[in-house]
Amino acid sequence: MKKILTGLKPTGELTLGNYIGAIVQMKKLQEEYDSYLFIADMHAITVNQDPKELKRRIRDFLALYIACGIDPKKNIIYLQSENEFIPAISWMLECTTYYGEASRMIQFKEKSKKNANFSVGLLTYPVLMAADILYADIDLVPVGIDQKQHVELARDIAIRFNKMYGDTFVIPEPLISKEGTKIKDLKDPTKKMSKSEDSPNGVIALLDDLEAARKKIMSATTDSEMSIKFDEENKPGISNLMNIYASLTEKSIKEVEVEFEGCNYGTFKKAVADVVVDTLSKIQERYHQLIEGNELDQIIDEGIAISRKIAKEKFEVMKEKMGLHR
Ligand code: ATP
Ligand code: LTN
Repeated sequence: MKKILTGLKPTGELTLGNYIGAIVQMKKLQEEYDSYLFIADMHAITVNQDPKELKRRIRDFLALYIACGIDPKKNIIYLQSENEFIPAISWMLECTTYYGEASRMIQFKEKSKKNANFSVGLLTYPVLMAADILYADIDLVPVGIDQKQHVELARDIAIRFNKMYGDTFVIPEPLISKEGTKIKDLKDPTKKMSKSEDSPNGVIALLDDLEAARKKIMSATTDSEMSIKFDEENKPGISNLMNIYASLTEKSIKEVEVEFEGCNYGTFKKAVADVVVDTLSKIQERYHQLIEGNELDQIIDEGIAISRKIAKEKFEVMKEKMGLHR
């Protein structure tokens, strides 16, 4: 079975947009591949983080992904910083990466422009990402388009290392996921629903209070017509609610149009609010079990044990090939 790996940076709060646009896709992939999923906390610290807040978010992210249906039986789930072989491997890969290559990365160029005192970690960020991928002989890396260049760099590093020291790494490929449904801000449906956006009534977080989430749907911006018709250009608000409803009920847009033919917006919004609240309440129930019990730690302990074992083996092979020996 082919291996896939996903790294998630623990920044912001997970939203309904993340769930419908990304997590639902991940749940499909776990059925077809040998899957690795980890929280990229070492990548998060390339920019300033509040330690207390980071610690809380790491645990929340782990619990939330599992609560959303990322199955620990089908995924090796772990925390990047608990595998000490990964930064060691990253260092060895840094020594086979050109400064020119790393400094040409678009993310580095953009982020280093924003802050004059950027860290060296921002430059070596993609090499750490290469270590995340290469240690485990990953075939496919599902990423958004913004991370494609980083996976391509991991490929280049792997090919170069194999040439210099003999066959060591599987050459990974990016898997650019088919754009999932883009969910829009409920107050301004021309914008993406985004966790970093300051739009308290336009964004539904997965851990929102259920009644508050219901109110956000009921007060979502719509047009002055009366028909439940999908038309993203002229009726972005209603179309967004239709996307949410269709995704969560696994119906097609056509089926949704038929189901609500002749209904007013109030009736339709109530139906959308019901499925959103139902989805959130199931996620939150499982989240609370995980965050309050010790099952979460057991899952992560098992995941990190496997990850460390594999990484240690690769580290030893790399040292041998590079001549790092007494
Ligand atoms: P930010 O606000 O910092 O840009 P974000 O909420 O857009 O964050 P990311 O961390 O950039 O989230 O993305 C995580 C994943 O969730 C990506 O695969 C992205 O495509 C998906 N995603 C995020 N927001 C939405 C949305 N509104 N609709 C669909 N998918 C989304
Ligand atoms: N850089 C990625 C997170 C990430 C990652 C990885 C993704 C770190 N290591 C390895 C895929 C494979 C991001 O910002 N989303």
